Amino acid sequence: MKSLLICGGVGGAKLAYGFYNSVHHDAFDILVNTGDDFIHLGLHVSPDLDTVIYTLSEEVEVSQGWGRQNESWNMLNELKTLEGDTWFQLGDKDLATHFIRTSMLNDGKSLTDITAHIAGKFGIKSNIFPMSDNLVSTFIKTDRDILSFQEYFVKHRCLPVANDFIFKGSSKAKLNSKINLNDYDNFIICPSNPFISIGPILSIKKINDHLKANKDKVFVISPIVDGDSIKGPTAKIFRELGHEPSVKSVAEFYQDYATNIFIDNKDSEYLKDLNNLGFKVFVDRLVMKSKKSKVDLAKSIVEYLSR
Ligand code: FO1
Repeated sequence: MKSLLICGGVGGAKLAYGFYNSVHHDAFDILVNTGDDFIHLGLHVSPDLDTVIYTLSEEVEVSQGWGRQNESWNMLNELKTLEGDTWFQLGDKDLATHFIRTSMLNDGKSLTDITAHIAGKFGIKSNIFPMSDNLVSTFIKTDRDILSFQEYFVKHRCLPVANDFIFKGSSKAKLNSKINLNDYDNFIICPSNPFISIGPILSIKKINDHLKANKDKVFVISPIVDGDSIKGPTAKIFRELGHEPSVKSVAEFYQDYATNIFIDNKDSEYLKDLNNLGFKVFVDRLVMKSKKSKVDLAKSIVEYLSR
């Protein structure tokens, strides 16, 4: 049995870590959002790919969920002195990743090959695939302005009210050519933000069509627990778009793509609503704070998949 994890940043990386530490590394591949990639200070930064790589290799700064642990900030401090742009924090160790990615891209290598190179150097055995080798850039239409993803997420700390999302380049983007969707027995939509982390992946036609045509093989892990986001602005965005932040809204979002959903124990009151929406529901503990909780969740997902 082989699974494809469809993954954003921090939440998705935690579940991928659970899988990596409970099943064989060949039993799953990870398809990662690159809609929040951007060029910063001349460097190509791929935050979600790096978050997955750092998390799986236990190099991530656990308290924030992104970046390297035991990081130093010499470059950023010097940049501040020179009055450079310091709103996006690039640590010294993390910088090396962006340098190698940028220089390999300039040498004509694909993001897929570069990601495999970097993941290999971090000792990771599972496949980590960027969703596409073509550039897809997420923009958020807000009450103030149209903001690029990192402007919205980091510079404005998700404060502007979100109205809509644009995935620039997605109509022409090809799904990663290393992915053969027919190879997978099931698809796990990780507990990442549906709008800005999973949305960019679903904006690529080939995977969008495949999930819709294979809904019974698609398992959503809710990013909302007890009316709130596990992390980040998911609940806030649901509210801004006029929906209650609940597992029911998550199910409605994915209704065309999936017939299976994992919800937290705290949300079992929604069981009937979800059944009425056509979902088979699995109730478990979805909050992944410790290594054990990540592994436990992955194990129980695998157990359900093998039934
Ligand atoms: N997130 C922040 O909230 N502030 C930052 O300064 C920041 C820097 C950063 C640098 C490298 C990297 O890989 C991720 C970084 N992130 C930062 C996280 C990133 O913005 C988000 O995790 C994702 O883009 C959303 O999944």
